[in-house]
Amino acid sequence: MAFELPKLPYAYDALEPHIDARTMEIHHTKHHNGYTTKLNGAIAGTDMEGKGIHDILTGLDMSNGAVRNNGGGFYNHGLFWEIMSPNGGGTPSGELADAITSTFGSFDTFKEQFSAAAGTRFGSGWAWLCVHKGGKLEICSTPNQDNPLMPGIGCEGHPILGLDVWEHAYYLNYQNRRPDYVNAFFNVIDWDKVAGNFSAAK
Ligand code: MN3
Repeated sequence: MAFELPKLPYAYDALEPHIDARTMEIHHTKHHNGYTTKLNGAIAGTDMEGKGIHDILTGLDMSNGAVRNNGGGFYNHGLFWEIMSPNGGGTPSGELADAITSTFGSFDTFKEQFSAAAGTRFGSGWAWLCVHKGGKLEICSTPNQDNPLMPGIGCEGHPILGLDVWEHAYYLNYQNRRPDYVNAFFNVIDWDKVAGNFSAAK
């Protein structure tokens, strides 16, 4: 069974004005679709065919550039769409809020550190909030389509929140103003979804 481009859980214009409809549509139908198609091509006829994406990424031979880039791209964007919502924003509650406070001191400090990870990633990549077994949180960033599930990345947690900082994710609306895009992202984060990811992974 080949991987399929997941449907967005909302309309392309649902995240406006924070993320514009044109960017969302191109990002989903061109970029994410491209990673999906190329991932299927890269695993066809190998022992990765038929495995889940989580297993493929955690067991990845990092010298396999086609699966590293396209498997990462497939997984990363799937997570990204899911943790955003037109009803997002605000701050988390419950266990996740407690974990953020105990790890970072406060939500504001978390936001500062996450934004710094996103802002200082040189070139293309992602910023992540990951949870380690036991519930400890960690912020990290990765280049290109790498992610923390891959071996030897240096942030061996499970990603529960990810932000795409490739220019294709924001350039139409924000041009070179990545910090404005990162700030806008906080208005669409679906903290209930992130909390669900936290509970499932910790
Ligand atoms: Mn992207």
